[in-house]
Amino acid sequence: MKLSEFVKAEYGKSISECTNEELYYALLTLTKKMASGKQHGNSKKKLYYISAEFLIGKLLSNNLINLGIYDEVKEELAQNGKDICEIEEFENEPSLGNGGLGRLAACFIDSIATLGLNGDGVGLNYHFGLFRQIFENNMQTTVPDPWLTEKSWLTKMDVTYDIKFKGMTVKSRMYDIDVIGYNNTSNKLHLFDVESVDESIVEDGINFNKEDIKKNLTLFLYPDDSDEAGRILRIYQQYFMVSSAAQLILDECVAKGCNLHDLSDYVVIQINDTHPTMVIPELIRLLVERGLEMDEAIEAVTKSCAYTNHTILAEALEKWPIYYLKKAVPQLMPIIEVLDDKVRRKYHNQAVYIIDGEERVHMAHIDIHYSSSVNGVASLHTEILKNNELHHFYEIYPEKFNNKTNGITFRRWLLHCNPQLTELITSLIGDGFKKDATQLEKLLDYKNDEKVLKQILEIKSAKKMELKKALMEKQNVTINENSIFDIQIKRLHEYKRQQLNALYVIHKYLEIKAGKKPSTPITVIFGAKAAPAYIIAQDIIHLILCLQQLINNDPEVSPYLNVVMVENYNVTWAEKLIPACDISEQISLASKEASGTGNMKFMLNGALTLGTEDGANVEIHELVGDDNIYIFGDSSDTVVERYAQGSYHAAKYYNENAAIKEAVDFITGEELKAIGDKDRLERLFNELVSKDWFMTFPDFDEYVKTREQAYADYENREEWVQKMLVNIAKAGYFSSDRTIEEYNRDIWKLED
Ligand code: CBF
Repeated sequence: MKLSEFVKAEYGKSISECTNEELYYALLTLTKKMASGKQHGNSKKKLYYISAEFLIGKLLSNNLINLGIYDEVKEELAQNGKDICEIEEFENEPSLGNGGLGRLAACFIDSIATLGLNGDGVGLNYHFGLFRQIFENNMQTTVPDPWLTEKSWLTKMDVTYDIKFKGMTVKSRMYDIDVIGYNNTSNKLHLFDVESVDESIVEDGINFNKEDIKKNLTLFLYPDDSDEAGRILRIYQQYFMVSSAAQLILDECVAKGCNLHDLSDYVVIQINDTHPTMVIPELIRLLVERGLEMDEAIEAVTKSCAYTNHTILAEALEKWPIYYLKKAVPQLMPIIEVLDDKVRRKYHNQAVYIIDGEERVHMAHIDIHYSSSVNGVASLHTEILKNNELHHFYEIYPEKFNNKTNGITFRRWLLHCNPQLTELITSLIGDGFKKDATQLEKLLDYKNDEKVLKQILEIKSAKKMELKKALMEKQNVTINENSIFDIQIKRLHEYKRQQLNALYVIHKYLEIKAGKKPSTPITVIFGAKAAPAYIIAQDIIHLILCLQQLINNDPEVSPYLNVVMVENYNVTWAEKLIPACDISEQISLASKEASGTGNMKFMLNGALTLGTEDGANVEIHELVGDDNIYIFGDSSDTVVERYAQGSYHAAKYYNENAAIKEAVDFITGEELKAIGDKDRLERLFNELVSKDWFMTFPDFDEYVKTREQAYADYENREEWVQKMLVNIAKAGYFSSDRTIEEYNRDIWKLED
């Protein structure tokens, strides 16, 4: 049905008579109708991708693209004087994720549907996603980010389950979002919610009574877990999610004829990090309740589950005190004890026990012992898991360990966010790359084609202008479209080392002040949210915002250097920033970034990576070769060794390296103190000089040198654009369609 017919039937008006809001809701309803006609057939085996996060971003354009009607709708709107981008503004972004892990889950469900696989996502329907970030006095403040509207992508289902917590039972209800495959069938994202949630209990920013579980259970993504009540609330949330998922899974497979003993013929469950780990004991519990012997239940569940590890950071590998579990979900403890006991009898090595000497349950250990697959998310990461972090487990189960390098959906990260580049590529190599991204390599034939290279540069300039416009409209900030756009967008974490980038900015500022001006002006753009309880991360944001104020208001420096921190960085911002970028900052401390996926999105849009040999940067480097990437810094082996020996002393570098000392001293110097908060700046200074836990200083000199090299190379635009082209051409490997094909080939084994 055409949009004009639809709005006539719906509102009794023509397109041009409708408001943009009416058109948004008309398109939403139309899209949902079309998706319902494309449901996946009910093949025997089904994947359940369980994740506490699905950072899906706005859905309208992507759904229209995947349905194959985007151009037609855009055209029809334009003919009636309407702009699809303005209509999209009415969609709230569902920020149901924190960063890479949640965005990956969103890319994966897109690819699962695109490949026509029978697989649904299962998660939670948070009423407020990740907080909305507001800058005040050069500091981050946080407020709730509501996204639910009466009419939305969610469909309320008749599926409800009783979820039993200690002393109370709550009812979960399923809400579905259609996951439309690109020119294929559609699957579902099931988000569970509880009807008693009360949004009015939120007060004073994002605070609420953490103990009133019935009212707060699905209120926020990642409630502040800096106190015990917050941590226990996370257990309630996790159990609520997995118990709903487990009941759904069993109901669906029984309906298909499963006798529960043969569960793994019907079901594969991908456990996305440790947040859904409790699905293992919960499924075992339910199977025993339904008549299976404990050992049979354990075997059936182990065969059906697979676990993905996304990080080696100890803080993210959840270890829940038994006392918390007993308080919220006591029914799981006897099962967990049986699981632990089996491990203890078989392996006499404390490192692999589930329950440790401090009465804590190691969730990842449950996953590894009681799943059939354990995967890392980039080759280096998987090697580190095998050789270091999870070595004891690797020795026991070498056959379980495998690598699945992450990927991104090109529908969102090329077709949607960069239609101009998509059109150019299509005109050169046809549209086969939209289904088989490796065909992008055909672009290499154009490496010496001046016309094509010129067009690539023109597209980059156009995207820079679009970003300039957006920054002006949303933040009232002016940037120079002729400058180099050097961008770092990701969660704020010390291991990602935004502080290293900020130290470079100080270094550059001081150089310009001393008369050394860059040939081409530089705009350094940051986007990052810091967890409310992560104080140093907030201090780093404060430093960046102070630098922004200082530098952009200094007439001597601002013609050459600008700093912009995007407020409330989210998927919608990423879609504007990535296509406009020249240099993609991927500067984590080697070994710490499991993969990164922003790095892939940037290269696909023709940005060059400035990065360490970490995560998927290693694979990008291998693909594009030394000439088309800027790599610096210590290797992961050196870093791992340094941690092991405890041989790193930040103060030594600070005292012995004049450039480091100059940049670090600036943090507490007069200029910044006049603008910023003395305590925050001093705390950050002390943290760096006395600790620098993520080893910023050893990489500083090489970082500066390599960044200067990148800027120098940028001056030769003929060669630079060739590097851009190589990056775009080689990005095909990072399509999430490839990643999902590998998951299916090696782990899930679903029919097409
Ligand atoms: O695998 C997806 C991403 O997950 C993280 O964001 C995570 O939360 N553990 C990692 O930090 C990323 O490296 C990784 O790409």
